[in-house]
Amino acid sequence: MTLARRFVLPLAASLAALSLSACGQSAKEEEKATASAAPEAKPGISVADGVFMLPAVSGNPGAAYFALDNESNNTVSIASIAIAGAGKTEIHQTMGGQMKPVDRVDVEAKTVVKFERGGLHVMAFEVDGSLKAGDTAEMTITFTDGDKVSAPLKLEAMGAGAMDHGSGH
Ligand SMILES: [Cu+2]
Repeated sequence: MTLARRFVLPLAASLAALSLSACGQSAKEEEKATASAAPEAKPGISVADGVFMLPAVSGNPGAAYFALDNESNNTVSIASIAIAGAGKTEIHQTMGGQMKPVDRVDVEAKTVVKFERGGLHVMAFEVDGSLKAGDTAEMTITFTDGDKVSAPLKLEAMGAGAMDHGSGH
């Protein structure tokens, strides 16, 4: 399996854009004219292994992981990710033990990008207390072109490792 990851760091990107294209003001036209089409899955895009680790303590953030497979012939760019039951989400990248927000995740043609522990992840805030381990919550990924894809996340208790089947909170 080819596993390519390319992260766009928004600050660096916009600084580069500023310095490179002083005259390129209209380069960022949005495609509102074609506010189009059905919220159907993008062709060739699939999501697997969705998991949402619920916060152990109410009020803390949770984290979601999944793998996005782009079998299409084009790069797709994730702009945002929403999770039913989470008031707010951010895409984070863990680097050197610290998490940094990521504005956009590019997934090149014929590659898989994994959101996983210690790497890219979705940080979920304001998690609804009614979400329970064992259930599922719907995740909706929005791409920069406005297309969306939804997939279920399996809800798991944070720290649900081999050792904590005695402590039921
Ligand atoms: Cu995070």
